[in-house]
Amino acid sequence: MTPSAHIDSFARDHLPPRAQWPELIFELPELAYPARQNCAVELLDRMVADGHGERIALRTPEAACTYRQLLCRANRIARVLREDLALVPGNRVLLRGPNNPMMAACWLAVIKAGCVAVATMPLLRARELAQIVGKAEIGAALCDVRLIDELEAARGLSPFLRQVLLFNDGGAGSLEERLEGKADDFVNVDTAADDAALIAFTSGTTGEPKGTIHFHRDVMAMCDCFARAILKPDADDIFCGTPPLAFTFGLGGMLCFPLRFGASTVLVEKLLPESLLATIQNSRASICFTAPTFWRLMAPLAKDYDLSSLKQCVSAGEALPDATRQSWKQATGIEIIDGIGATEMMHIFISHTPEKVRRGATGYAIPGYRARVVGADGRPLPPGVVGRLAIQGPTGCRYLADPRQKDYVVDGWNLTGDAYRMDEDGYFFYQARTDDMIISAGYNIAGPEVEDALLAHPAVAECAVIGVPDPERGQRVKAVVVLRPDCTASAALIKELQDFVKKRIAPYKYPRTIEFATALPRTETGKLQRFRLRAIENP
Ligand code: 3UK
Repeated sequence: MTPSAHIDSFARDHLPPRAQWPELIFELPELAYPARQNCAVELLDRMVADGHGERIALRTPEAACTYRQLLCRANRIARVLREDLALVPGNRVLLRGPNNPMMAACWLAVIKAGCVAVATMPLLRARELAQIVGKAEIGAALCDVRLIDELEAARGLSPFLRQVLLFNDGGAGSLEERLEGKADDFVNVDTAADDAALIAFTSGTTGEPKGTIHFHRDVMAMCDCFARAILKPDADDIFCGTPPLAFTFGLGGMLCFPLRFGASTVLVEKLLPESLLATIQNSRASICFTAPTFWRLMAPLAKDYDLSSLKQCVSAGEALPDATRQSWKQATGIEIIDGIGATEMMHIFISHTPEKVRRGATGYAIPGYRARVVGADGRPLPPGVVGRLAIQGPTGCRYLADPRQKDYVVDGWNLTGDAYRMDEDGYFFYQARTDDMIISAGYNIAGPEVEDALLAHPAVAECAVIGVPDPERGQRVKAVVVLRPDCTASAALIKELQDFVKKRIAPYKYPRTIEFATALPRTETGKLQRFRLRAIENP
């Protein structure tokens, strides 16, 4: 590895042993990064130096901030970190806030100062925050004043966190007050391209949170792979969407991609389907990132908004049902770009351009990445056979001191935990999370395929399909269905839905049990928590 700029060597010291890393590939010319690189400097100082200073970088519904203004603010914050908090390169800094300009400026400042950003999801509770603080040995935090309560409580549970500064707060001692007295220049820390820039904690569904270490060059690689090859943005693009900056899906889509291409991003703190549509309309956004449920809920509302500025729509986080793809296309004429990404991989690695869409497929391995489907023995399976998805690319999984590294990386390949099938042309078809595959009477059934079939029925707003214990079949297919507001549950509707599924997919896959619910359990990143539905079944 390149000599580190970190004085506090915690991140490097806690990388997995080299033999447990995935194989990394840097075949694309745009990935030939120099040995020394600071990604925040590339995204901000360089853009100003290249003449983007007077262009808008960040927007909110009320205000706008140029690249130069953002640079000055990040420089001042970096000075506070170094001069007031006495932080040294390599120290971890916890960031906590909704998507807003201060949160973005803080992220850039932490990295310019050579520190390691640990952004946390706004909805995390004290216990979860304390686990992260303890695991990453975080001594300082920058926190939006409105989210301080849980962090304050976490402080009581963890001895590491010594300094907390509040932002978006005019009060005495706040970050804003400290910025007043600071010069707006800063000597950036000349980090190694393979120094840690961030530790992203997974939105994992079970067990202790896992921290994934990403380098400065990994941040550049997500911009230069998915964004450059699939979105091909230019400086006039306006990005918007829902994923939090603490989720690498949002870190890319809502901050790093726009900055990498001199474009701008609209940061909005809390979005619902209606307000996301209004944001696209009012800020004339051209690229929108969100999860499949949002696309599905927005489709019937789209006609009431002027979406003429919108060019590209990105869906990730969970599988995009074909019914959702089609209803958004009918409403707007736009082909959604699906992409599978993972916190471990930093961002998206299988996706497609709108022209190369293939119905039912997530896409193909994007430039820079390799993908294959492997069997239990790790050997590649032929096209058409369902197995485990394995990925290699310029980014990959490096858990912070975690024995689960050897589950995710096997023989140099990243195993994402997803069951996939590949066709002859190299398109990848999502089946289910490996742990969510249903085995019923000897058949392998992928819940999402059954969900897809149900979602095509006009009465179904949302649904989840799980396997539940069954004395005869081992597992039985069960669907939990949320109906559209104008529909009522009945035994006749259950029968109708079952017959509907039997006509669309192989009849043995139909849900033998259907229950109705008013909502489905989801994570903050929009993922359905099937394990919580299964837990109701086996209390
Ligand atoms: C699932 C998908 C089918 C899949 C993420 C884009 O979701 C992200 O990261 P997470 O660590 O979860 C990873 C897992 O989520 N998944 C994500 N996208 C899709 N399944 N189709 C998709 N399009 O199980 C994957 O293993 O929370 C997504 C960019 C950055 C990310 N971190």
